[in-house]
Amino acid sequence: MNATRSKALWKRAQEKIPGGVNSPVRAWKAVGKSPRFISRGKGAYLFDVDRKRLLDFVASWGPLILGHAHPKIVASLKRTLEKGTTFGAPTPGEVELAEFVCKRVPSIEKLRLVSSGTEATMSAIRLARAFTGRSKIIKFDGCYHGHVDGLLVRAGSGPATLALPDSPGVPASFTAETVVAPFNDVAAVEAAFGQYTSTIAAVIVEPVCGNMGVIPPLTEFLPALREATARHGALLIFDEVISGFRLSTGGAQELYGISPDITCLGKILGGGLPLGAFGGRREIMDLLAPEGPVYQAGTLSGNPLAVAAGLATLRELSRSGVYAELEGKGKKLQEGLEAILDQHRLSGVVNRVGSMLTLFFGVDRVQNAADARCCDRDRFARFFHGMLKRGVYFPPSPFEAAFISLAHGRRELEKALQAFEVWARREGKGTPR
Ligand code: HOZ
Repeated sequence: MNATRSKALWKRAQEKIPGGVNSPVRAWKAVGKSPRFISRGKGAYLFDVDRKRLLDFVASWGPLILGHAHPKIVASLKRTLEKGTTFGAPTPGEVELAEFVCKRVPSIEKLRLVSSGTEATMSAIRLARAFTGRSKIIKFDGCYHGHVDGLLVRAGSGPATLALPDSPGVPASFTAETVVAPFNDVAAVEAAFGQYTSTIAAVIVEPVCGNMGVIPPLTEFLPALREATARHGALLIFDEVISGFRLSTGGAQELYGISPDITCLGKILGGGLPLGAFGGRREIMDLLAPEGPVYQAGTLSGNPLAVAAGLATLRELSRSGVYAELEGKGKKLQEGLEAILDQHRLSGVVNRVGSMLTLFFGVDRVQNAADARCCDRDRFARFFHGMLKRGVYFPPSPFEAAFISLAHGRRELEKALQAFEVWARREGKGTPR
């Protein structure tokens, strides 16, 4: 496929932007070659600067559950834009969005809007430490909670993709407060509580992991976290930046019936614009300034455009049958991928929850980061380029989730499966893909 304009832009980008990108996983380091530059998106498709149409399963890494340039989002943004872009003062939309989220996610009695998922997790941790008067945090190997200093420890997503799970520039004293356990390992969590007993402020977890590829929680995992945190006087923080509004209106916590103390949101919440939030029980949230002493602020927090896009998205997601539709699409894609793997005797496993999935090659079970790291990365890179060659754009890393949107219809899913079948047939025979 001709990518002349993308290649020229890539050359220029690397001169002036570190690594050529404004967020590392976009650089395609895990799959090689140079990234496509995108000029526009519509529905389930992206159009690159070389006018190639790509069936998109990245969905801007999760936010675009309605697809690109959804008419209701565009209309809402146009109406809002006419009135101004930011005021640095409260707006009616913020109240409406806060009420909307609290109604949909009952564990959230109050919430604060921020501009990114990173800000949400960073602030949630500060709040948990203030509330408990303790300092340590338990996080899980392979979970990624944004680039917060103390959480860049055995992190998934970009750090896993680039094999940089910890980052220079983060003093050891900052990460000394972080205790890491394997995802889905209840005994390890109990051991951590046993070792650090009354110094643990919170356990932070992606209830469905999306940042080391998709890894669902084992049946006992989330209930055990809820029980152990309550027993030890620590808070349970759900990072639902990916899973919030993706798996159900009430997120993973609704799906699995677990009520965390604090929830972090982002991605879908902003309908494709920069917006995050953290919220939880009233007594915890009321510690925040100006009500309480825990400081947190932001010039563009609750930005009117982001709030308008978020509200329009959440209203669309309130239509009945939306999540059943997404589940049906996810199931169809998963079963199709699995059947083709089987047909061509390619080893691998498809992990999926609802409309988020990951295809791990060369392994037959992925329940934690150690399992994920065993996947066949070379085959993944060939898969990525094989699909791209046929006009299908999957995440350029084995440690990210692919997302299906409401704009993906039967035709799109069949197109993806056809592309996969052609690639798998050749890969199975060891011929050029
Ligand atoms: N945190 C995102 C992946 N889970 C990456 C965002 C981006 O590179 O755009």
